[in-house]
Amino acid sequence: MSALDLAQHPHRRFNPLTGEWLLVSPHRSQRPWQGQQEAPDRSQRPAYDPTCYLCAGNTRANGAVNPAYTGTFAFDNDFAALTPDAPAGTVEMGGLLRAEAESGVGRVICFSPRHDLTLPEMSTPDIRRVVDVWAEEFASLGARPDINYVQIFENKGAVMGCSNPHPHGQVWAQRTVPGDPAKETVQQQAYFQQHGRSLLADYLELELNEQVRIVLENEHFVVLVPFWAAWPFETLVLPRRVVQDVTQLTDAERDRFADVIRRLTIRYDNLFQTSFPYSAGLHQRPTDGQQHPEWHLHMHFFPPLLRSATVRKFMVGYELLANPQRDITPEYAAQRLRELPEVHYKQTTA
Ligand code: H2U
Ligand code: ZN
Repeated sequence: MSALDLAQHPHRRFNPLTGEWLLVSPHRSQRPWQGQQEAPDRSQRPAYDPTCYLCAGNTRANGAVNPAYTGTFAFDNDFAALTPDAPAGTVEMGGLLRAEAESGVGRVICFSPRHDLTLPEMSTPDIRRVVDVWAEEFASLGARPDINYVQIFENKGAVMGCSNPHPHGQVWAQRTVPGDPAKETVQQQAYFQQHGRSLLADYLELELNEQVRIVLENEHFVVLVPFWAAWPFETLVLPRRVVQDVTQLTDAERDRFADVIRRLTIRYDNLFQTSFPYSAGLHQRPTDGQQHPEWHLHMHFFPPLLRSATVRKFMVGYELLANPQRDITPEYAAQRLRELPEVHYKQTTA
């Protein structure tokens, strides 16, 4: 038997951020693929859609009217999953079944008044305004005594269940720290206690030395395909400086954050010449009043596409029953993303 080669042999990888494992089967990606070659998606939307509930000046489903906003616009979600005034209390049955009241706030953030744009089609200064809104939302929601965690995210594309192509994201802020951020807190705390350093700062240093999973970088941010990525083209966006939340980013860091978001999402669109769907979001310290020196702000991108604009990965079968699995390696995915141009394909002639 030869030595374990991560590019060829089946193996499992540890995710130090969640403490979970991933199965990697690189030998399977050598399977022949005769998928369809799809034409680039050059469809256009109007800059303003009178039927869109997020466009400026339009009336929303519940009758509220959007202001004539020119930059970003945040409002309370009219159909929020969480409400601040939910009755308190717990329900227990037989020492086995347990339910707890949960309260919180839902917000919607319009990234731009332009109905026809997405993040990769927006300018860096305009994306910077989105970063500023994230900071404002985190600061105001996180300061509330009834909010202990603020989840900021974007769900993009119909395949991700996004209901409206108008560029927007959401904020769900709540009383408890939910699943993944709670796992990441435990893992980062354990690492910090043992080493006195940020887990992700050490990880970033390792990746910068290796140079195999880095996709792009600038003065203040690095984008990489994490060693433990489960989705084919999953990426992690990391600030070089350890900060616990987005409000701590300096002016220059916020600009560079916008820069990497723009460059990454352009590469994503160029990969399959389509408006690339994903769920993406910030992971930040809980706002529970504790110090969280272990926390290192980061942004995850979880895109479902695998081989083309229509051939996606499903988390099914073994993955639903056991743990996530991938065929193409994170190293290969990073190389594919690195090779792509940073000019949006819609801005080049066919
Ligand atoms: P998506 O990001 O999944 O497309 O959701 C958009 C959100 O916008 C969704 O949570 C809210 C929905 O509740 N919404 C309003 O707040 N007002 C409306 O008039 C329609 C949709
Ligand atoms: Zn719109």
